[in-house]
Amino acid sequence: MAEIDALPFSFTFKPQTIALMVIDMQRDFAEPGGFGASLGNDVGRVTAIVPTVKRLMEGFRAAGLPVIHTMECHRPDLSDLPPAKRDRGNPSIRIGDMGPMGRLLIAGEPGTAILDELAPLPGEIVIKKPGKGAFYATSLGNELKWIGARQLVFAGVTTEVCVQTTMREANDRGYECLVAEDATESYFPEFKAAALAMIRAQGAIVGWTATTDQVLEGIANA
Ligand code: C5J
Repeated sequence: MAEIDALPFSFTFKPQTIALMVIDMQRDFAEPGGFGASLGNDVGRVTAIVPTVKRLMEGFRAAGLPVIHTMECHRPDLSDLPPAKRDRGNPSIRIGDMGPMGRLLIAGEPGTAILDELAPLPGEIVIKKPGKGAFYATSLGNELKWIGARQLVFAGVTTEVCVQTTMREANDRGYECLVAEDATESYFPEFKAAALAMIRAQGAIVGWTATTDQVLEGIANA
């Protein structure tokens, strides 16, 4: 077994069964005029982690390890958007409404795309998800089985919403999960800190945390 120096203790993995999950690094969360901004958030916090997420992705790719991308988005007819989700949050415009980058969080719209710098390579798995968790109403569980993944490293946004929800779903399904602390971000620094603390509390009750450097070192030494 290889290992990553992590909290609350070393994260062990097999080089053949580890994969990177990059959660929702979309224009809608990172650019003015998108969904995140419609909720009144400072999207600059998300753009700040792009170079670190890119470094992590490139490390996995260089080691020949899988990189899986997720995108939060809905069907154009909104049939997969529960009214409870559309109405929540008191946004200036809602999911499905027309914004400066097209319809908010709708599959195929320019604003819903993954940021150019972090674009999936041909052949990489891209999961379109209508929920905050990436297992709900998607093929993610099957995709992970088909590639033989057992340990998942997480990057992306936001730490306490889609990253943490997906980690919890994965943890319940028996995956060992680690979040790269500096490759994830929240619009609220205090929520990020709390989410990371919760994840690694009680002997890694949801998973582990480590820096991008520690993850890349663990992979390089594997
Ligand atoms: C949110 C996400 N925060 N990707 N989505 O609505 O975390």
